[in-house]
Amino acid sequence: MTTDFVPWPEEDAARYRAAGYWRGETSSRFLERVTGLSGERTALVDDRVRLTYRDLFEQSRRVAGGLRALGVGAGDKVLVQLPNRAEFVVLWFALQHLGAVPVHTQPGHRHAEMIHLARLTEAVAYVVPDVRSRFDHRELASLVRANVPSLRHVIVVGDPGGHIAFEDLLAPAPVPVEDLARPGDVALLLLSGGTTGAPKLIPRTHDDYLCNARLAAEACRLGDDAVYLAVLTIGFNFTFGCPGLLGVLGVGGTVVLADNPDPSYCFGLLERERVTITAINPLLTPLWLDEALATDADLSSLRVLQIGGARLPGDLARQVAATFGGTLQQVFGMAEGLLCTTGLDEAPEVIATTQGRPVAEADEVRVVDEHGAEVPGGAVGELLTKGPYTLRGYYRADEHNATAFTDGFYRTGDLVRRLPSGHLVVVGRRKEQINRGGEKFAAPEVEGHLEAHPLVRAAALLPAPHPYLGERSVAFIVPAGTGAPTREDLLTHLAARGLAAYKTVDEVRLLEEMPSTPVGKADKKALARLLV
Ligand code: J2J
Repeated sequence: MTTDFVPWPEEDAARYRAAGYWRGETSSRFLERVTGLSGERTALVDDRVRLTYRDLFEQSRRVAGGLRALGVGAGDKVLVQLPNRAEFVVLWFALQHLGAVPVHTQPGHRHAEMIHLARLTEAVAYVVPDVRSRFDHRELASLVRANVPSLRHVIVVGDPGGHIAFEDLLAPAPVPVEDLARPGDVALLLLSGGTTGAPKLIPRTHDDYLCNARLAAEACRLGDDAVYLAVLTIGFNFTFGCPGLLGVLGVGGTVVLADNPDPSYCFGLLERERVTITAINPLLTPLWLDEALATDADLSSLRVLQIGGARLPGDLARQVAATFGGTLQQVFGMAEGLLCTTGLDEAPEVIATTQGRPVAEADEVRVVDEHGAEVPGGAVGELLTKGPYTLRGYYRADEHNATAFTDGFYRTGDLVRRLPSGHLVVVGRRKEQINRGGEKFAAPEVEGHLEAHPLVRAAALLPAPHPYLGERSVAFIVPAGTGAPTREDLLTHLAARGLAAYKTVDEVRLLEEMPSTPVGKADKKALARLLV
């Protein structure tokens, strides 16, 4: 039996409770409480609807009734693959009322990822849109269900096409709030950026995740006049809880869900809704900058522009600060927990050149060398961390957990410098991950699929510098026979294997032989030297 959730040691948990980090509230009670405070205020806006807190509370309890009638109950896992629409949030809280656990997947995931996640979690239901960007999610869901016996229900927002329609879940009467989960239970499963073969999931508890959202809201000084524009996908930790949706609902503000990150569409929403805070990644930043210079839209309501997810070059940061009226906030976060932000009053150069400081005093940070010894101040080392909202173990991943943690500290795989002020500067990474402007994936996962191609004997995927993506991916390929695969061959192959399209190969380089380490793995240090 593998471990679903590795709890914090009781000693640490007691400390986090005593210091007020963990407040003993579930997400269901959280929504009830904020509805009590802000009932008639607008909680949620998307392209079709505007919901008050009371609407959201009622609808989520009615959908909970519909889900209960399907047999969904406490502890059940439900795969959620919805775009930035109100239904995501209604469903999320409906699951919370039942003590069930949403699994946040990526909109781009295809059958390779979805079958894996469904099997790993033994999910009972899968919730999808009908058709997005000409892709029929209902067919994907049918395929996943046919492969995963636990998956009993497919629920569709839009035309159900033979599955269950989301709107039919709206039971006539809302279910009462009943405490079917405890504050220390897992409230949601987030997706990890990945470093190994198969995607990993991160269990976040009610106590820890609500703490995370509250601290992030404080770092952004949010009040009940906050209007947050959700640009990045809503299931992403940044958008959902840093402060994102939960941080804004916690203060009685309004969340506006953007259906896509296109800047001209988003600036229209920004102007119309008088948005005060939003969050983007470095991949979008140049597009947003160009549009900000060209647009007639009034962007003057914006107070905080958060940018995070990948390294933001200093020059780009300075341009952002000069172009947008509000304050730039660099955000260095991870679905695993630790959240660092620059302060709103900090000197412009600190904001342009650092990734900020941890949001909780109780966040413990170590910067260590290859042997685990702390490096002198200002030197580069791997960031290790533990704290009140950082995981102690991945979901059902005992083997991986044995090496991903040391002494309770999570090994982030990020290489950082810590300045005397405590600010962190992210300078690189030790983990085998590709980060294309904030969209990340595990190199070994894609290598495994590449090596299944008949023309590939060995494959190794490495990041190479790219001016605005930060990184692009280069596949070193040793061909299996006389013919060599082209990039197009490999992309067609990856798509046919059911891999999300963002896990891509930007360039192929052919090798006669794979340089290898003494233990027979591809020698990525030697390959990296070929890239410079
Ligand atoms: C360099 N690398 C960064 C940054 C993340 C807020 C913001 C981002 C994420 C996120 C998040 C970086 N500069 N500013 O969850 O709440 C890289 C690091 C990190 C990994 C985590 C949030 N911000 N990174 O990106 O789980 O390598 O979370 O370990 O997707 O992204 O990725 P993810």
